[in-house]
Amino acid sequence: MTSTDKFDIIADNDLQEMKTSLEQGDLCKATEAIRKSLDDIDNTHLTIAVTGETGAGKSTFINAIRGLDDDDEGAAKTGVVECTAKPTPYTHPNYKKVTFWDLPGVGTANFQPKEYLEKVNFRQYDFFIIMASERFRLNNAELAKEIQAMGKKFYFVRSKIDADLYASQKRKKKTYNEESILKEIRDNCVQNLCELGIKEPRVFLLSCLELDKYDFNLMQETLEKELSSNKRHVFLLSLPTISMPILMKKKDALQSQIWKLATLSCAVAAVPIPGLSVMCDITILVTAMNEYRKTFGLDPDSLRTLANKLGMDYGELKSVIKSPLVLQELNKEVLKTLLARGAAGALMFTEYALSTIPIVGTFAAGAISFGITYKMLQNFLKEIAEDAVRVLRKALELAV
Ligand SMILES: Nc1nc2c(ncn2[C@@H]2O[C@H](COP(=O)(O)OP(=O)(O)O)[C@@H](O)[C@H]2O)c(=O)[nH]1
Ligand SMILES: [Mg+2]
Repeated sequence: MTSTDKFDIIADNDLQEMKTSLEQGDLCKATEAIRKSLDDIDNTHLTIAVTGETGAGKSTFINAIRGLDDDDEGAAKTGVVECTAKPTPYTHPNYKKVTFWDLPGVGTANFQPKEYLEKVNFRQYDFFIIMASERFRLNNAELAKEIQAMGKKFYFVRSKIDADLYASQKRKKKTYNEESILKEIRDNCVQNLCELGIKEPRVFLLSCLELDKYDFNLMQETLEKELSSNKRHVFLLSLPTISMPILMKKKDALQSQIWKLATLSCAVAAVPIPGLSVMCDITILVTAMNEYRKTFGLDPDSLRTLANKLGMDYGELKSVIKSPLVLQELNKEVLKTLLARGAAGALMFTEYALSTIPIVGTFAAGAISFGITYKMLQNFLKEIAEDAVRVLRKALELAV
């Protein structure tokens, strides 16, 4: 099967999920469960604490991971003389339920981890990131132990890797080898932390100036594995689209929800009020499509921020995007016109959908709505992901 074919059928696992949800009762019960699972994701908060010594790069990291430059609106203040006296929350520009907390620096002579953690209200965080730009000192290790004792997770980040590599490049022109320097730094951090009493420390090497490089993907994969499924979903969607693996994971995460939205739309259509079905159907589509744009950073605000970061004209960056739908304002009117125009394709798909999906009781009336919603979202996701790849390529090309 080619990748294009994949978009003309209902994926096997989607079909399976839907059948299972319908087998458990009638459509009404199934949609109740689906709506609850979507609401649960909507209500999921992800709260991440970033701690470490002053100057380690905490505030810079909080900006970078939210896709912001230090001088963008809503960015945390950074710089050698800036320090955070009390925990400060920074919400994600597109995902308001994702918050990074910039914690006061650790590292004064008589640092008391327990008091520090009580003061910063440690219970509210899903996990801690402990940053250091040089050696991890005793205070970092003591803090980690106390975090563990309090039943929370932590990860170490060794920041400013770009600066280490730059210095080596200057000083060891003949023998410079990036891989071996990275290994040396990583081994050294791990050994250092082990000596300070941390068992199997997890250390990630990062540069906030080039977040896509070094251990960022590894860190993202590790966090992803250790988060509960709803938090994982939210975390993934909120990441800046800075690498192909992240882009593809976002696409898969969105794809995995399409059958739910389609089933919801068919339940709405099953309500015997003429006209209503179309309106509600469209609301589901508009909401989902606008969310896709934000997830890939292709909404006007995110695009403007990116153009600014790349030193590119906004219009020029927009011209990289090929799908007119991605750039157009998406509202109910636009969607209605689109559905009317694209009905032929969607209807053909619907015939196929009708022959494939289980038709039980009231589901029959809504099956057309299911087919149209499924097809529209899948097509849009395919197009927007292709555009996101184009924009990412452009960004990577300009970054070198
Ligand atoms: N070269 C380099 N500089 C960084 C990096 N992260 C932060 N910085 C710089 O280090 C300084 C302190 O960063 P800041 O985020 O304010 O540290 P904080 O006190 O931990 O919040 C600033 O001048 C940043 O620009 C990095 O990954 N690479
Ligand atoms: Mg700071």
